[in-house]
Amino acid sequence: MWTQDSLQQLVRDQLSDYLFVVVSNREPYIHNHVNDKIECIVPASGLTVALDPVMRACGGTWVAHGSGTADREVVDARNRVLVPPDTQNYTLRRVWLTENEVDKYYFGFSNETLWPLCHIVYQRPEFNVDDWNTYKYVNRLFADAVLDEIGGRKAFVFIQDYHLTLLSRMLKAKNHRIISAQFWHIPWPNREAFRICPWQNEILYGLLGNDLLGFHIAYHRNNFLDTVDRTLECRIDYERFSVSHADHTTFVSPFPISVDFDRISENVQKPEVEQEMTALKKKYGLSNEIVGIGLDRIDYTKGIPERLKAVDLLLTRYPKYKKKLVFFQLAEPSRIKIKKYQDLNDEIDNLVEQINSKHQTTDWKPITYIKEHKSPVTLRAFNRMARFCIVSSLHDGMNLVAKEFVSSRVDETGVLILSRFAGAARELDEALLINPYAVDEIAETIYTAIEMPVELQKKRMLRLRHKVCENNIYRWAADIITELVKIESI
Ligand code: GDG
Repeated sequence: MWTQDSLQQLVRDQLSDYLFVVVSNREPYIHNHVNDKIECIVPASGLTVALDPVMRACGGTWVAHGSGTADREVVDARNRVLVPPDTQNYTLRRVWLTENEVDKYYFGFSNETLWPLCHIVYQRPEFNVDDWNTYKYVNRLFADAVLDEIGGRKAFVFIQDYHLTLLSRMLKAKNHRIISAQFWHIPWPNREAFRICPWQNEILYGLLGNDLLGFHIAYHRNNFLDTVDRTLECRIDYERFSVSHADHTTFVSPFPISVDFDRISENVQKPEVEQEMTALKKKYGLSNEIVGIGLDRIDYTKGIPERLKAVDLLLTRYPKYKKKLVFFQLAEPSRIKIKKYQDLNDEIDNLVEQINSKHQTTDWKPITYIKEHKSPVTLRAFNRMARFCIVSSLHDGMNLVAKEFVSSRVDETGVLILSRFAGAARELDEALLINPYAVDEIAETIYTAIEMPVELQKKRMLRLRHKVCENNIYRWAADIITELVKIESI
């Protein structure tokens, strides 16, 4: 079983000669001005939630875009601040971007091109040359910051996600003592989908600058190899899953990301979570109602309208649940500058209003929509109060909300309803699996979840907890580091 301590030991034994550097667009802690004070928040991002415990264990430096309104005020002369605020285990080095750069590199190329290109949810990607040029330029800014941190030393650079596809080659061109791994947090689509990208060659060439490339599941790895095979002149070794191209070999493997199971299981039992549960019950007038939850960044890949429609259908088909069921949709607005996200926000607002006005009574409404950033304590309280949690992603790399729900269920009850199209479904097959496009199927599955006897809930939940406990975030990081060390010694 991998723990924070055993991961720390692995890093000490295997990487002691190397500086450990994580690079991502999103920072793990954001400092904002709130009413004349500076507040530090944890963003709603699966990537940072997963990587933070790894950095707590390994130490080192995390390079990321400083996006908070007070970020510049808390850094030193080299744009660094120690985080987490309470334990200060590692250094956060902030990269500054102008509004124009954020618009084109982040909202533009990253989230209007690559995000819809990789998630097959029938949203057309935008291909804008200006965005692409800014994306290249911003990758260079990140490279400069990383190289400055490393200062010519040996370093293991762990690059995150689709915002930084060109980084590894830029780094290695300046410092050959760098070894790099990149983890792709979203799906890799099939080659027909990817080939429409006018810059596919540059992106693939950039990614193949890494020594190791990780995906959540073997299916995404295979899609990537197939894409490379049909696009570049290269040699693919299907025994070792490696690609040799332009005198460099990249190993490509699946590493299913996870959560800090032990920490979540421990935290949900703290008195502040109990107090929050009591406060929430009072605030929303709950006594014995059946509580369901959905918890997401507001994103068109997460299938939020589909699950709301399923709650509507359930109540129409089974009116016995009226006044008995309350579904909480907890949602954090995200990428709101992009039109498709604005439209989705409007669609969800309207749906909630329509469904509530169709079913509500004087003292009850079926859906409580909480559209704001919530503290980890509030999220834990909801995870504990829920009889069922719906994850209905139309396409998702992994989905940590599902694993957090399982980790929170220290009472071993509760039912997870999980989309077949989320990477998590490959592991968590004791969940009730759904096709999120089939509203009828979601509604019937909610019925099954509500009616499931406690013994059966426990049987399934125990198995789920066992899996998440064993395949935790420390194992994910340890597997990547072990693989990298093996590659280095080849
Ligand atoms: C990408 C991939 C992959 C949500 N609202 C609040 C809040 N959250 C937290 C959740 C969870 C995280 O945000 C969301 O993680 P997901 O994994 O569901 O999704 P993405 O952000 O799309 O992440 C995904 C992940 O990367 C990791 O590789 O699993 O497939 O798309 O931890 O709890 N956190 C706080 N307040 C909120 O209001 N504090």
